[in-house]
Amino acid sequence: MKKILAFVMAVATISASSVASVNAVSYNKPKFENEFKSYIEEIAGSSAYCGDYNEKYYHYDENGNIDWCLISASLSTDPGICHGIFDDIIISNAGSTNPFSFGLAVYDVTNNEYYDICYAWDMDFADLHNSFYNVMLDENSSYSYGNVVVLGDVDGNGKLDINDTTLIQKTIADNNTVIFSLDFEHSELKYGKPIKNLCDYNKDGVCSVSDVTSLQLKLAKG
Ligand SMILES: [Ca+2]
Ligand SMILES: [Ca+2]
Repeated sequence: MKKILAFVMAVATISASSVASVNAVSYNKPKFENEFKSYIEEIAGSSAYCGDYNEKYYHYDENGNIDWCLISASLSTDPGICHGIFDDIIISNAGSTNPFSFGLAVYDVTNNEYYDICYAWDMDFADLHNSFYNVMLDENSSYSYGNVVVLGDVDGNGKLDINDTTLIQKTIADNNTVIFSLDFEHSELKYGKPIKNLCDYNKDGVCSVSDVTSLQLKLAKG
């Protein structure tokens, strides 16, 4: 009986160490941060310093290793304003951050490359759009390079729900869509399709019942 128990414990120990080693390889922030320091030195000189480097999201491949990582960092912020519309996420009144737009980038761990979020957005990073939405709306994930709002969130509670569709319907019926007007210049749009109104959920330039339908579909999908 003792022998059997010893064997079981040995197997359990091996399993535990295997899991630990996978995690150790997968999650290695100091390594990523060192790579980022090297990258910054390469593009901005050895005295350059990014004090607010942060890793906001890790994407894992099928083997449990991180293949890309959403990072935020700003070497400097120039005065000015820019805006971006990333699917349902609107970043507004952002300064002109360097080296990445909106202080955001994807670190391609597999190839050790950095991509500005505006470029990475149209690249083939699995689940980037969905995870970006969740990260930018996560109250525990701080973001200080601009204001973040959700397209369609006309009641301004930070999430999309049935109250938004009801309010859009009511506003359209009252012919009073101006109250959701977005107050930024489209010439300052850094990324995305120009929109003028928070209720223009399908981004066709006008507020109509089609936006209500689009938002209802989104809510139904969860
Ligand atoms: Ca809402
Ligand atoms: Ca519309």
